[in-house]
Amino acid sequence: EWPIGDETTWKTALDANDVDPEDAQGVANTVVHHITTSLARQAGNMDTLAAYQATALSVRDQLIKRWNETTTYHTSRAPKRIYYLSIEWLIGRSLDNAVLNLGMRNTYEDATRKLGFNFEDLLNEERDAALGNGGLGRLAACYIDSMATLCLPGWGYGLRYNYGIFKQLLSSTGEQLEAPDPWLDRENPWEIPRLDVAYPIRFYGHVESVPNSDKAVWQGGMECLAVAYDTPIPGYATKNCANIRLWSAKPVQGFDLNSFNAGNYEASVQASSEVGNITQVLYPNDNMYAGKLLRLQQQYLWTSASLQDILRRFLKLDKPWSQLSDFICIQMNDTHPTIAIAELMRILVDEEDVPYDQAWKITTKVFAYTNHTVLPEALEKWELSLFEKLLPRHLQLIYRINYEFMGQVAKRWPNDMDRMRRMSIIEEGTPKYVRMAHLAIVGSFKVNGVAELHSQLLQSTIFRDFVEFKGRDFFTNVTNGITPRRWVLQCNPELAELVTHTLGSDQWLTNAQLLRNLLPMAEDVNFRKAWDVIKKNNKRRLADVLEEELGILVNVDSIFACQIKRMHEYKRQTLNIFAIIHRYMQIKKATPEERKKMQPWTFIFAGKAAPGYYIAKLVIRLIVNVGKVINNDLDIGDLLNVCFIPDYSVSIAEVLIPAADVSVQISTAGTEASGTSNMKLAINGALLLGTVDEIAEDAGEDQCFMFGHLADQVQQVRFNNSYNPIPLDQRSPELAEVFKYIESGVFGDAHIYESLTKTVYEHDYYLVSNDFGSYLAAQKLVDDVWANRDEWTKKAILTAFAMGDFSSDRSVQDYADGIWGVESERVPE
Ligand code: GL9
Repeated sequence: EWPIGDETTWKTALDANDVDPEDAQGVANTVVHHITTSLARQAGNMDTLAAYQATALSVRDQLIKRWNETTTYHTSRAPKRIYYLSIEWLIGRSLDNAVLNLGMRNTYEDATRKLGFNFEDLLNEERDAALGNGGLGRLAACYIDSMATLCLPGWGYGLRYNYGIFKQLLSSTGEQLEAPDPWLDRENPWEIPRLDVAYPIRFYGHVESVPNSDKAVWQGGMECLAVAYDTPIPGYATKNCANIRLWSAKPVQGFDLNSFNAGNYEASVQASSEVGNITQVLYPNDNMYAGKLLRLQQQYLWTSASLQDILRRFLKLDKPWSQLSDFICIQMNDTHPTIAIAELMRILVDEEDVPYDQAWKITTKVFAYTNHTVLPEALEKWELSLFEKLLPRHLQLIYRINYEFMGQVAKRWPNDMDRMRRMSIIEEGTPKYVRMAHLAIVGSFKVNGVAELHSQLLQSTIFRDFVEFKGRDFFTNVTNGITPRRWVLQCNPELAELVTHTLGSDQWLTNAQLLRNLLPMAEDVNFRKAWDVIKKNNKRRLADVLEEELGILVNVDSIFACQIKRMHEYKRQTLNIFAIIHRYMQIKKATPEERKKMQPWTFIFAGKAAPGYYIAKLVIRLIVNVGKVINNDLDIGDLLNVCFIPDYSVSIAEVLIPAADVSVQISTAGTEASGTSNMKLAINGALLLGTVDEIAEDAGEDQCFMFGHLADQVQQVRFNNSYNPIPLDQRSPELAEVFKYIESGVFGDAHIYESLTKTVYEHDYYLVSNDFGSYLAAQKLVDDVWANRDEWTKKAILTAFAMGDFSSDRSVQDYADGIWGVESERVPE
């Protein structure tokens, strides 16, 4: 029965907004509608930015329609839902991805052409949504694309930072400079403000216990609001549309004024500016926690608002709390949202009158935790005094959680004080800390790592005690993946077309395992020719960018070797740049005859360093200055080029990845939890040059160039480097020579790089010197295969089409089956 008004009027109006996905005129109508209404512009007063905006608004209308249908359908079906909590969402651009997923790419291209615009130009007007640092944030973006495509009932939750990851500039001396990224200065057509969806959030204040109960009353302090902004995410070849709900902090005036500096106008204005700060800026750290109060405020605002939103939806079902885990699952992307465990306990115990023990039973069936790193400096721990000041009630609950947990440990292992000290959620010492990973494990029903090797290492190193306590089944692996929609179809349309044409269908876009059927094409001459043409086109496109943006002319027949990722010592951009210097020295020494036998290389770097990470920034400086010398040395011809592309982003990755011949993945064995650029590069046909990695197993070791110490050897070598050090010229004579060259001042004053070379001369924690010779040898093998281009192309094809397992559809399906217990709910056509 129609709920309000005249049904015919409503339905006619709703139908009037429908657009035939093939009808270019119909689409043009909607674009022009937005030009003249939303933008208040006219045909005679247009530019590409306005055309982009109107086109984006027209696409947004399509998304909202699907979003509404999905919400209505899922509400009527009331399935179990999955909520993916991620403090970072590295989305990049949305227009191209949206029209591709909607199956309307051609129609929009036609429509905008008819209106006098080139669709490619419009795409380039869009700013990246860069609400993430790197792999972890991009993973969330790939996963929400897969959740939508698999029609899973699920939403993502995050924060709407006013400033995304900083813009990276390079000074004239090659130093990284950081500028703000005010991405919301231009209107963001991809978000829908929901000013009516807002939840109160409290900070600081005091706690009064309620006698004879588990309950307490938390009051006073500072209150603010978390306001929702929705970003609809369309699935591929489905009407289903997922959602990322991002929270923005807003001061609240009026209610609870008494509890905070009543009557003190100045102080209350200051409080509102403290609130405004909370969602100002994304923390720019990679694999490193900063321990700042503001970051904990971000984490609490985001998780509390998300939980309130999730529980409101659950309460509408009118089910008892005991059934909470039948209807919701919350996946925690790293420990950043772990405070949600204590927050759910607070809501159940203090606000919903659920007894403590029952609340704990409910809570521990809801959460699952994904770990993304074994690096100890990345594990979050909050100084207890800071935590207590901001979230006093949560600390009380954590004490109780820990008390009961320690009781269980003591029961299993009586008098094992050392074990209790190791496992406690509270780290003793001065100062004391709250260990978020321990809380995450204790409060979850499942914990996973992100690659086979990583998950094993987790269990044998940092979480070993917990494996003994919880049992093996509690820990599992879900290997990361990437969406083939953005990372093949969108960024490499020619390859996508070749695949679709050869397979006779585009089913591979939702079933990437079908790519395996193309493995035999490695033996097909014509297929290889087509493949080579596409790779060359992609390399030309990149070469044009390098010339335009950096003024560097590169040889498109050279080996394009890409190392594109955050700058970090463990990722060893050092190893790569030192090897480049070594190669340069070899070329300089070589006779013309010898030079003729050498293979030409173009090394491409891109990546940001955390603003406070001195050594990582120094590596950038070295790369840029080495590039200046080598790229300007006419004597070496086009045997070698080195490019550092500033301000790496998702949209730059989309140009780089299809053009790569070699994927440089050379982190110290066992330190990179998974990596995901490796998957994007491989599926676009780049050969892996790297340390141990499970991708090698899938691509086949024959296709890869592997080198260096293995993960289980690293500890011993590290120990020797520190405690039985051998001089560098014995550890690696080649590297010692490279260092002498740097010290001779070829790349600028020798003193500049002293603190960098010192890390290798001394402890060499990341085994740069120990793996150097082996890395050079692996590059030599690359040279040999490149000399036989047919063999190269075969390997590239065999690599790309073995990557089906690394689709994020497979990862998300693994989560859905193995952890979440949610099922596909496809909106009927
Ligand atoms: C990371 C790991 O370092 C990567 O190896 C992994 O692929 C991704 C996704 O699981 O997670 N953990 C982490 O803190 N970052 C990762 O990339 N850092 C950033 O996202 C900046």
